[in-house]
Amino acid sequence: MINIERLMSRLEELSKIGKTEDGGVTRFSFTKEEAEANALVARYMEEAGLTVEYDAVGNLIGSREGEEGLPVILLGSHIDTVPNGGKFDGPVGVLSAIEVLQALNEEGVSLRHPVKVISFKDEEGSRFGFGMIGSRAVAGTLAMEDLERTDERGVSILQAMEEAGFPLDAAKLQTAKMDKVKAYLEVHIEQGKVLERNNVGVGNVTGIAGPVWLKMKVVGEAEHAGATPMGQRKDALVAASMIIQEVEKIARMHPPAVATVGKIAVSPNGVNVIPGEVEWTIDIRSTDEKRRDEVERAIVAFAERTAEERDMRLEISELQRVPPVGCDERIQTLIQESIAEIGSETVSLPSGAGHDGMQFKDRIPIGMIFVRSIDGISHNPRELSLAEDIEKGAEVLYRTLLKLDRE
Ligand code: HGY
Ligand code: MN
Ligand code: MN
Ligand code: MN
Repeated sequence: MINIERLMSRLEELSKIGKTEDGGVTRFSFTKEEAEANALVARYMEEAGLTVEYDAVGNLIGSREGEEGLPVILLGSHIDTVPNGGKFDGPVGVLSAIEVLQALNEEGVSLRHPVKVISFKDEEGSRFGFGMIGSRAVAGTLAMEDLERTDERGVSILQAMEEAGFPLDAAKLQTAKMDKVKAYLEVHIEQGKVLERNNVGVGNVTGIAGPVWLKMKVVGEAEHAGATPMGQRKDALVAASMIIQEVEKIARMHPPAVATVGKIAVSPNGVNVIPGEVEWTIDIRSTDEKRRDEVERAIVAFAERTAEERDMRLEISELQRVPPVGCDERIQTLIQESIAEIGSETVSLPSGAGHDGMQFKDRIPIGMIFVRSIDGISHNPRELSLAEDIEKGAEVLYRTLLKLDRE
């Protein structure tokens, strides 16, 4: 039986680590907050009777034995966050997976397959602008050069890993790759409004939209705000704002694609100085890759035209490009059966948000279970999912795992 009181008290306890003054959570990878949070989750894994270890890149893994030679069933999610994020995005999945295995142990239920719960390193990409480091390593797609990316203080991922106690070289990186995996299952909050609109607490995920993250910089001329006539300026912020408005217009014309400018930096950023340089990020997504790439091309073309017309330099770099991924049909069926068994109407929906499972595309079949988000709010301290829905999510995970184990 799922012990929802235990799950929710663990969620509360974990949310205190990296808590912000307005009740949100900021917990970036390879920081002391995250190390503290990992130690707490490792304790929960031990209480659940799991064997606990860290892999070469710092993924926290709790393992449960199975029959020799059978492939592993992976469960997981993440505990790192966006800046001032909510306390449910990630931890609901990690703690539900631990709760399911603890319930199985308490009931003396043995499974044929070995099972591992993974708290993946740096799913969000908040600190280095490059996400899903842990799941890429497990998929075997993380390259040493990916770790040269730096945070805003110029610290590279590799250095941060070293400082956090995970010194890495190419040979060690290989040890994080998992070969014999039967499936990956993740419970996650929906972060949208579909389940709420359908008045259900849980849902089956059909696929995950793939994000492209670009960084754009436009270079004009920093000059005196008072002494420079309007006709003689190269104002980088005016050019950037024209491009950013067009980002929204183009995305609106290409549903279901979405595009967001989430970060922007102006320099020299003075009241009386015409902005010389502006740098910003663009996050473009769709479950339809062709559509997404069409939006990207249209945005880049407009940016190039704008820079040229205003005789400015435009620099574009790609931070990450992850293809959309479909969830495995068979696993979706098992999830839908499990949802029906707990007496809930089955709603299936795509995920606009990215998740670790997408790193396993064409390698490991994946399934995802969504838990209702109240008002669809996420990446915000007001993020909220109710205990009764989290309990349903854990219950569906429990049942789906048992079904999968018999396949
Ligand atoms: O960006 C995302 O979609 C996820 O929250 N990492
Ligand atoms: Mn997130
Ligand atoms: Mn997440
Ligand atoms: Mn078009």
